[in-house]
Amino acid sequence: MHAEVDEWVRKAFETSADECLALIDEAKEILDEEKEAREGSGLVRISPQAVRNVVVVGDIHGDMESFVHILKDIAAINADRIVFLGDYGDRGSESVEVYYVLLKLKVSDGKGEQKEKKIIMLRGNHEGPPDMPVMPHDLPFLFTKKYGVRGKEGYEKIKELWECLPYCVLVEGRYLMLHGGLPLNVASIKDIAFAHDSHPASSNFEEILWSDPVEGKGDFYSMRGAGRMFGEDVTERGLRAVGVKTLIRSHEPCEGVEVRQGGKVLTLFSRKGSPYFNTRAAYLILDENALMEAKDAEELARSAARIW
Ligand SMILES: [Mn+2]
Repeated sequence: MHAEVDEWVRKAFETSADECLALIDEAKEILDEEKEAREGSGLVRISPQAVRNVVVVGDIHGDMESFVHILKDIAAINADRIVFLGDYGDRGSESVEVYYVLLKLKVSDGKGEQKEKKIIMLRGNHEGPPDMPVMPHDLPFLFTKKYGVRGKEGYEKIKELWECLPYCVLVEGRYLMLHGGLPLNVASIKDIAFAHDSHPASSNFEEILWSDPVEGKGDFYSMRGAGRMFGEDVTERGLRAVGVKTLIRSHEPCEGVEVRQGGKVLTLFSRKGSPYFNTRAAYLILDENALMEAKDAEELARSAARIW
């Protein structure tokens, strides 16, 4: 895999607009098929008995160096699933190139015959629907800078690709993974799995992509201008409704991992460099031990986090 990653990275910087756009088309076709196979749901289920390990990656935000570090680091473990929690572009100057490598990875996975796909790309708020824009949003400018008018076309294609992405992973009985937070009103997993379908009438989808945890109870206005700050009672209710112990999410810069709400929430951040000030980044390896029995965020931060 090392040689393959090196080759993808080299190509990411040198490839033509035609080739880049063709890759986006190819990836979208695969993601479309996967969405159809999920019958339109935004939820990917993982049975903890059926896999040996799951790698989880937080925000990348155009940081190629961190992305390559992770890919090379995990090459040897032969992961059964790699879950990306969203926010691939913006903030980092190599956003278009990160997309290129990520989609190469996805496409190489999609060509395999196995029914369950290894690479799971979730939607973050930077891959949101048109009515929930992010600010600042560098990706369209980086596309145009690199490829001119064709770059504009590439960005339009990327936006269409976002619509096919799932937005939550349930490791049954163990963990819920999504980008931002738990919606305030979750009666069952369906409220999360089909949140996109009820957007914007219901705020569930917005909260999945945008919310942040807060200590204590209740829910509060978010300075982000979208989503909510959700307290421990919201988390407890949501986790109970979907039958898991711990929420694994990203979205907030931190020193790689951060344990919140007494161990119910783990925040994961997988990139370094401007404009954030974190000096460490991390990803998770959920091994047999973490899949056999549900661990809380404290334990995952201690035993499953790979920090650099
Ligand atoms: Mn985010």
